[in-house]
Amino acid sequence: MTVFEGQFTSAQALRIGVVVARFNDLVTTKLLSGCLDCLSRHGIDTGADSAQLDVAWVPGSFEIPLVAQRLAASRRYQAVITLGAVIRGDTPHFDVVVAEVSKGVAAVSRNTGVPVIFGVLTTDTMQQALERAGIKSNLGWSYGLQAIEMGSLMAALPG
Ligand code: INI
Repeated sequence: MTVFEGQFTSAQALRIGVVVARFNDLVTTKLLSGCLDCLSRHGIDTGADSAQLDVAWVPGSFEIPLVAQRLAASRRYQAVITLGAVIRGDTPHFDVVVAEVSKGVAAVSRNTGVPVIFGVLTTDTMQQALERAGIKSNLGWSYGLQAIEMGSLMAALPG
């Protein structure tokens, strides 16, 4: 029997692509900084000249799947991380945006075979989003960790 698990100790071997939405950038810039902190502390070069990390900004979460698809299909990255914040507030099309980005990200991952981490917060209020982006904890850090785990797991699995 073989047990397959992702590792957190060989992240130096990974190239990561990040897609981040500008909409609600008060939240998404904090997610991004938590995410980069995690990647950096696991040995990934997050400097401006890094060959291990690329970041693509999109207008809003609705646009995330298209760009995640381009990055994943390039075969350049072992994992792609998506970061966004969809806040219900008074937005009537909250459900539309959430449905498109969640289904879109899942489809990209399945269609390309590249792990695509779903780092899109969906909350009722800005306060709740900020709590998850640094006021209490920063989920961006967890999304970085999940990318490292999935990138190494996929490399270890057969075929
Ligand atoms: N995009 C978000 O990322 N978060 C939101 O909360 C949001 N709201 O509320 O509307 C949002 N809308 C923009 C959308 O993602 C697209 O960028 C836009 O519709 C253009 O296609």
